[in-house]
Amino acid sequence: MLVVCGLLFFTAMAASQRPREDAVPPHFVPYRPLTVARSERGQVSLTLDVREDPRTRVPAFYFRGLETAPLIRVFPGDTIRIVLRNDLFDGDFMVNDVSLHFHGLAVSPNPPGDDVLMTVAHPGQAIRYVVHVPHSQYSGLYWYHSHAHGETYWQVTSGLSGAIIVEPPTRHRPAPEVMRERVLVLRDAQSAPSVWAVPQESRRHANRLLARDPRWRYPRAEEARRNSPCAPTAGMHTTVNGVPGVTVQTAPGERQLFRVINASAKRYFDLAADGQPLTIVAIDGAPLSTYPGTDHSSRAVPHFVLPPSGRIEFILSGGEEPRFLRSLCYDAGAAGESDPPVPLAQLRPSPEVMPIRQVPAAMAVPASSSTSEALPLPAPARSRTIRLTEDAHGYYINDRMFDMGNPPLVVRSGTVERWTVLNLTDEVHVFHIHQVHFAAIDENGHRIRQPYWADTVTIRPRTVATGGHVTPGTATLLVDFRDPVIRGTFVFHCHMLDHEDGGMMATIRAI
Ligand SMILES: [Cu+2]
Repeated sequence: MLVVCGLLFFTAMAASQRPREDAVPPHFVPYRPLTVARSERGQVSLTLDVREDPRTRVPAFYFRGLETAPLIRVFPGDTIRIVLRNDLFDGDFMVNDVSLHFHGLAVSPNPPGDDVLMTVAHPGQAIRYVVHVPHSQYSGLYWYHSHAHGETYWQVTSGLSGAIIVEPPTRHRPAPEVMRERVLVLRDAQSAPSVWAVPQESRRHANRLLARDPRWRYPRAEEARRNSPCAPTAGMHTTVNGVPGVTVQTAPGERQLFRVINASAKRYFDLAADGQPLTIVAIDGAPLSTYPGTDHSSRAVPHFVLPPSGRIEFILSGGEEPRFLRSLCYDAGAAGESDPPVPLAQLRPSPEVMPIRQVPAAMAVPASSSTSEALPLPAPARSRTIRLTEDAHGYYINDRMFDMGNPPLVVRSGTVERWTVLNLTDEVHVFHIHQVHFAAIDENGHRIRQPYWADTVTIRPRTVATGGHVTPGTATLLVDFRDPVIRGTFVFHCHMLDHEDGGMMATIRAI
């Protein structure tokens, strides 16, 4: 992903990879803006209820009485206050606990903030989150999702997640380009009935089986997988804002800002648009221009691999003819799951679309909001190696399955560290660290020419030569612990969430 982004510009490649079978999606529905919870006078307060959807029997967020996960819109410096009420079934010990993680926000890991280690709502309980978004937060796209270890895969693939947008500061220079905004929340959802529609009382047991026993992992067609990474996955389908796909109206030639979250528990999307590049302006919330030494605010690429939990913001233009935004097939490795091609949105030209200046939902393209980003990064204070492995019993970081009793890595607040993450397995993993951003500077031995801030990165599978020599997949990261607010104990983990539930998570303490 990183090398591709840095090196390739738009070619005929996207068009040549375009699958043919999805020319006319019959079930697309018109794009509707998400329900919004907006900050006023410096704060946004809301209550999220977690209940079982009576139709699908899976956990869902309810907001103001409706089954929906609101888009939370705040400004840098605002406070997010959430009451999370767990109204799920109270069965076995710890079954159906829920919690929230504020993914990508540079906020405190201590209660009542973005703590996923101690803060959890048991069935029948309500808990309170107070999250202070710093003035230095990059203006861009983030998200919140349930993070109850052992339940995370089940709950996120059920849809317990929502978008957060940090608005550009009101005093914004240079003047941003104004365009229509389209927020797309992509999810891998379970088709009902599926093996996931297990009775609630046995769900945690099912999660354990899933994590520990290969036979119970994510449902897939084993035989089909061996022949093609593009085969459909049994029991799963993709949704866009909760529906199979959306149509987006454009004026001919109009530029629109697409803000896309991969809210899947473990599905990849390799995003591409018909007949045009993706003009990227921000990744994982951070405008491209925020990385020191970056001399551009946008970059055109033919496609972009968006890992689970990643976000990307890019500009597309409406054409004379309908055009698709789609995901290409992604190869997650010999032991990985299928990520088949799927159309996500159709851009439809319409003469009735209002000129942009009359549209109240028009949105400024995020751009750098601070001058401190121009300063070069300090030299890394220390280097670490992080090894990702798995076997029939579970998933490991540096040979340890997650346990609250494991000693944390200890880092010094105020420093930057150099981490080399090794993938010694035959499938991709998605490295994610809470509270801070990092920049990948090298992938599989190739220097990344145009680094950018991110909070997720794909670590490609190992390769095994014919003589048996194993070369791990690698990414080298500069992890930024300079923010003095980030003190306390938090986690890093694989964002393939059954891997996280199965043990691929570890704690870190910033002092
Ligand atoms: Cu993983």
